[in-house]
Amino acid sequence: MDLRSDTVTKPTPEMREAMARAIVGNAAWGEDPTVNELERRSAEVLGKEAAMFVPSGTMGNQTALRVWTSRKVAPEVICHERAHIVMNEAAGLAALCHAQAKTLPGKGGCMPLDSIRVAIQPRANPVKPQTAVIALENTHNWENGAVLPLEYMRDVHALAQEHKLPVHLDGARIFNAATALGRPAREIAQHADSIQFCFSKGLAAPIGSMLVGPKDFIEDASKVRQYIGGALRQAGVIAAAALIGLDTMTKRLHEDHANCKRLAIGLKGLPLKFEPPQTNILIMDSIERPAKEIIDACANQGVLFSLISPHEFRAVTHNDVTTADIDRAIDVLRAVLGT
Ligand code: TLP
Repeated sequence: MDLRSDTVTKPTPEMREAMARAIVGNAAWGEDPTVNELERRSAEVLGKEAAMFVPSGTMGNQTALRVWTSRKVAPEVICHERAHIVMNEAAGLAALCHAQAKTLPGKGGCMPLDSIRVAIQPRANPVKPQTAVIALENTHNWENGAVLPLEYMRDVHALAQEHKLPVHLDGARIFNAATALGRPAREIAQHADSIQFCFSKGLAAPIGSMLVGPKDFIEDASKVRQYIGGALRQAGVIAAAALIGLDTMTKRLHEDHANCKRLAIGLKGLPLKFEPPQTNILIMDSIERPAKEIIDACANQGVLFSLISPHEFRAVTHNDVTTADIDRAIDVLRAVLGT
């Protein structure tokens, strides 16, 4: 049982069939009908003008950030200190965007508005960097899969607009956020200028992410995608699976959230510290024991968790994990922790 990540999901039999049947063309020339359909539907679902298919979430984020940062000299990106774009994208901000990150702390992925306000750097001062974009992440992976409240996103967007700055949303799991809020994803998306979301996580498709935003932004993004080698050819075979993800898997994410909650409830009383999960991610602090020791012992019994830091490990629920699996994971952790 693999609780390391929702990126481990295997394509469903329906996806495999759709992949085999997909009508394809040269996507880099805009001639793949399945990719075109996926892009059209993605823009529609998120209420944006245009969309561009990319191979990964990392590429979607970095492409977007590259576009926004290239519009400013000496660019700085304001983001949360545990944002995926700084924690897990191999210094792409430095290497690709020639930008520096201004990271801010904040509970549940929410940088306080006042700290964002203070962090915004105007153009005028020659010795300072210049804020190019404010980046948010919803749900926030390394903050226990927390959901950013809609009002918070609205306030950050309003502040950004006051300073004529764009907001980029790493919405790798935007449909988990939408499910938790009980609102359509476009209500979240309306508070960002560009959004990246993933088909390869809770939506269970094998490959692919989407970048959505204004038409001129997507035109620029397609040039960046080209020069970093992300333009694909007969990508309809993967877009076909992503379409099923968008149509059907977005409607079952509440099951993953319920399983994650069940796991947290089942672990009560154990020497583990954690916040109640809001979505499909549970980050546990192993307090006095090294987390590695715990996850190795669980792995020996066929239950996989991922290591985050010497004292933290993570469980992520997804389409390939059943409620019975969760009960087994609870039993195994109880046995390992000796209660
Ligand atoms: N997250 C992965 C790992 O990279 C940590 C995971 O197992 O959770 N944004 C967010 C919020 C993500 O969680 C991820 C992947 C990405 C972007 C990048 O997506 P990919 O893996 O498609 O490049």
